[in-house]
Amino acid sequence: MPEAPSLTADDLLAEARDRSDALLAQWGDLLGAEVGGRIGAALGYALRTPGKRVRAALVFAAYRSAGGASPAIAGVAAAVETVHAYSLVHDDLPCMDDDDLRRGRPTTHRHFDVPTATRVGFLLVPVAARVLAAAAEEMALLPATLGRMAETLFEAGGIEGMVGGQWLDLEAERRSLTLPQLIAVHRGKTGALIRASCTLGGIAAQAPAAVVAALSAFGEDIGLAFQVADDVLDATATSAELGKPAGRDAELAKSTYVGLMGVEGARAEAERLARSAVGHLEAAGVPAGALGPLAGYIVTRNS
Ligand code: GRG
Repeated sequence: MPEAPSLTADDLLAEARDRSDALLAQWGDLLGAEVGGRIGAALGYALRTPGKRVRAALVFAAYRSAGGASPAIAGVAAAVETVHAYSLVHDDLPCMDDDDLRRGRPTTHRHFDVPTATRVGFLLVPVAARVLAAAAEEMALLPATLGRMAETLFEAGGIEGMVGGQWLDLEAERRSLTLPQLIAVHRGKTGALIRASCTLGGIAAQAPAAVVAALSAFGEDIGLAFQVADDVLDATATSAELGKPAGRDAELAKSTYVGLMGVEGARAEAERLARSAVGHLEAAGVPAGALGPLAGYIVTRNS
């Protein structure tokens, strides 16, 4: 019998993008009607922020590697992308990265205004909780499972994760960090939500603790690899490829892997981390499925 063709990273990203974007647009419409006015419109705009949907794809892939089969996993992926969307709205604000464009589209504060974008960012956090709860209900998950999923997602988004990492990152502007300090920034700012995407897939599939732990370990390494690759892209890609100005790290005098290791050293480190990520799955006997190709994509992507 011929072997079933394996899913490529592009296939999975396209699936994750189609399914999570459709849900995010639905939530945008619902909130637009519920909240109304300028804030309602801005919520819809922020939820429709274009993106690669890597985190959504990781949720899908981890869920399937853990044996899950419900199409409602798309709601869990959309909840993660909602937290990501909030972080981008705030990250683009003048008091942080001060970006006018995101994926070629005006950032939320440029399309609306700074106070609106600031409020919308905060409002997206409880929206993410609603999106997650709706997905858990559709999947008929027990309240305790939803509780673990909420803890995973919001801990990753909080002071021990994304907010804490961003905070360290802001404090580090125009200072030289050591490698361990830089790892702490990257693991928090970017890695925590990526790791949570993988963990959530395992929890949603109600997988045994060892499988969830292996998926988390995969997510930990690939989350750091993602930001190392981001450092390389900021130094090497064009603004057109990135959909935002390239070279911002140098402009802000940020410590990066490229600064510490050079472009080739950083590329090699990202690839080492991707191999290590897949190694955690192999060691635990968890089928890598689409997680393998996604790990490769994360360290070789050009945007
Ligand atoms: C108040 C200190 C404080 C923090 C608020 C703003 C914020 C919380 C956190 C920022 C976190 C952040 C934006 C980290 C960068 C993560 C990153 C590499 C984003 C780009 O991800 P991609 O490439 O984006 O997946 P797309 O556009 O494809 O979705």
